Amino acid sequence: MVGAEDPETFFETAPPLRDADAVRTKLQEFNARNSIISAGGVDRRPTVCVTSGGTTVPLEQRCVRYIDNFSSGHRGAASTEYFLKAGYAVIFLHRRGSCQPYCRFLPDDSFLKFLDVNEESKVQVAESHQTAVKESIWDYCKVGYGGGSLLKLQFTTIFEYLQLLRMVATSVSTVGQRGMFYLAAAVSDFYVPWDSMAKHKIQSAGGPPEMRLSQVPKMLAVLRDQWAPLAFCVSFKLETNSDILVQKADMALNKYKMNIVVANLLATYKEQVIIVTNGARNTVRRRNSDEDLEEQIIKLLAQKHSKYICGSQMDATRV
Ligand code: 9Z3
Repeated sequence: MVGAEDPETFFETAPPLRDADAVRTKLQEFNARNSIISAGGVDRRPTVCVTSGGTTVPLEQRCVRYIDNFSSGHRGAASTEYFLKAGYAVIFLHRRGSCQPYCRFLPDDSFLKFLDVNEESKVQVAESHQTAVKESIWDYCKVGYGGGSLLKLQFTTIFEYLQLLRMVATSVSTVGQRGMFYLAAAVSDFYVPWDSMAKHKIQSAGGPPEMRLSQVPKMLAVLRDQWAPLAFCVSFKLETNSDILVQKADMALNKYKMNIVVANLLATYKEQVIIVTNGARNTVRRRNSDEDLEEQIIKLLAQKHSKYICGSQMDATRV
């Protein structure tokens, strides 16, 4: 593995986003839609950028093989629903094909299980799933789809993810200026730089390939220091060894000046997380199998975010 690259080199050498202009337009429209002009100036609804799913690291430019990161996107999708319910506008930056808000309960194998054909040969939702589907559609229309308060952006590779994150942070003032980043995506630590990557499919005839992975620049530091210094930043720390979890979360909190780090273990991440802030550690546990752990997490974060915004406004009036 070679040492950490600097962020500028990463972006200069990354393949440019194909649909950058279209994304920029969507972000501008979202920003305008969710900034309400009041008599006293611009009065913004709280906004959060939720990142979700794992980034890939391609091994070939015309990619056949890639390294992946563990994440179904369930946490990000569930959290998006609870943020919308709490009155937030949400940019849902997610891995293509990963779990989606309001569709978390669709069966993995076949959504046909949700459907029946009635006597008039019309397709309808099966009786057994009526309530779940009705509630999801209702919530989706009311707070998400219909209200214009949910913007979905997709990534697959680490190159796409970091370019999109930078665009959101630097061009959406409702997020960058005291909005929230909720960074639940599982982001690659190592990658193959584009210019040293094989162009075509690596051939097995040449024997086992040898490749050097480079370290992905520490973008949490760049997000905090350059892209969005005023944002309320929540990052996630995933470990497999419980002995080092809180210590690693503390390190991330201090090194990258995060407001909160949500620490979780691979073995128990669906059941409990530790919310690590400066000076406090709060374990949040799922109370029963009907409850989403994310409901409690978002409630807590929304409270802390709201205090953060109030504190910043007080500071501004004191100046
Ligand atoms: C997480 O720790 C998420 O909670 C999970 C959610 C990925 C475990 P699912 O999507 O899983 O519901 O299946 N996300 C952050 C993982 C990560 O890569 N964190 C980096 C680290 O731990 C910091 S960016 O070093």
